[in-house]
Amino acid sequence: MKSRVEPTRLRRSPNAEAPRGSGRSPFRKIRRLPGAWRLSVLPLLLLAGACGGVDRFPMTWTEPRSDFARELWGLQQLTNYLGVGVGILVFGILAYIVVRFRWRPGAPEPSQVHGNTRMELAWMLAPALLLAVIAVPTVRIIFSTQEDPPPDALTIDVIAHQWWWEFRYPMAEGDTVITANEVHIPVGRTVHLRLTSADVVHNFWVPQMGGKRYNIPNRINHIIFTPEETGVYLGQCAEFCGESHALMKKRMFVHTPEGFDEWLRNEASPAVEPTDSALIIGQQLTIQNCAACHIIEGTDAQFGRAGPYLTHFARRRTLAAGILDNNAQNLADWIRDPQAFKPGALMPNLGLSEDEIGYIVAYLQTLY
Ligand code: HEC
Ligand SMILES: [Cu+2]
Repeated sequence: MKSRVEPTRLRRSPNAEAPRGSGRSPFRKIRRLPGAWRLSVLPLLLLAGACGGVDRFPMTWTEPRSDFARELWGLQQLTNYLGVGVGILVFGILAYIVVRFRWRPGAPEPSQVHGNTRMELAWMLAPALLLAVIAVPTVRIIFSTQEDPPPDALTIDVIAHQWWWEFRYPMAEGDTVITANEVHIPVGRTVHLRLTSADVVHNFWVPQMGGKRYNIPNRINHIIFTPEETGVYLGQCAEFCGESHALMKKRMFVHTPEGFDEWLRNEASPAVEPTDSALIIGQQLTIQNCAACHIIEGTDAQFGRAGPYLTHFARRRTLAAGILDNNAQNLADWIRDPQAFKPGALMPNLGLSEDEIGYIVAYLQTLY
């Protein structure tokens, strides 16, 4: 060996880069613990982190808000409790054996149990039994989450794109209400999501509403759940899908039934017609520059399918798949240079002048 590293010496040597007073950090005590004890701190820290609640960790699944999510969390808790029970039992027996049969001067050698058939059988059968106990609810939940939706379920087609979400609500008259990145549903009514993808494999996941499931091109997967509490729930694409995968977020708005009806009725109407002359210029500029990719119902922007529908864009709380607040400043910044916010974003920088951007932003902000 060319260079020998001496861990203890290295650790003790004065570190030029360490900030002054770093010896007083709360971790100092931990650092002083012997190795084995130091390791035991890690799970405790993780545990403390896990108790943060939904305010600190909005992507938590430990606070379920739908029947689906509740079933999953229940199953997780069962396995947690069983695991902790097994841990206490095994480490308890281990501690007892270590103390009881420790070496003492003159003590006889303990009896050797190697190859004891009864013991071997016991520690094979006990885990098998535990696994069977976990398997029963697991299989039941797998089947219960694959059941057909009830006839009055709200069906929504979820089409994943690099790197945004399209939501389509099939309506009674053969119409479709289409929106993006923010999906709205009513509390207490079963929702049936039909998942697919326009390009690569993505994965739909709103943890408080249930487990993740794949969006696969040319295939339809289903998620069926009933939301139990109104609110806004955060979601995220859960399958690596290219450069901006981590910026492919979504929000799920769970409304009261009346709130949802109001939202849907508004979404089904065509875009607000501009009256002001500046807004009319904004609308024309938008149609000229953006209609290749964006549809705005009720205008001449009717054919572009590469980007999100903008018909009621001003109602969205966020833009670019949940990564920016929807306000004039962010909207202008986004149009000026989408890739600055989302590496690889499939919306080009159109090289518009500041004036043009100003008109377009003003128009988009009227699209309630
Ligand atoms: C070549 C296609 C294309 C053109 C042209 C285009 N966009 Fe986009 N646009 C997209 C795509 C794709 C996205 C989704 C980007 C993402 O979130 O990853 C997008 C996203 C957006 C969003 C965010 C929508 C949301 O709900 O998150 C807005 C707003 C927007 N575009 C406005 C415009 C405007 C205004 C123009 C014209 C000046 C324009 N776009 C031109 C493709 C295009
Ligand atoms: Cu994705």
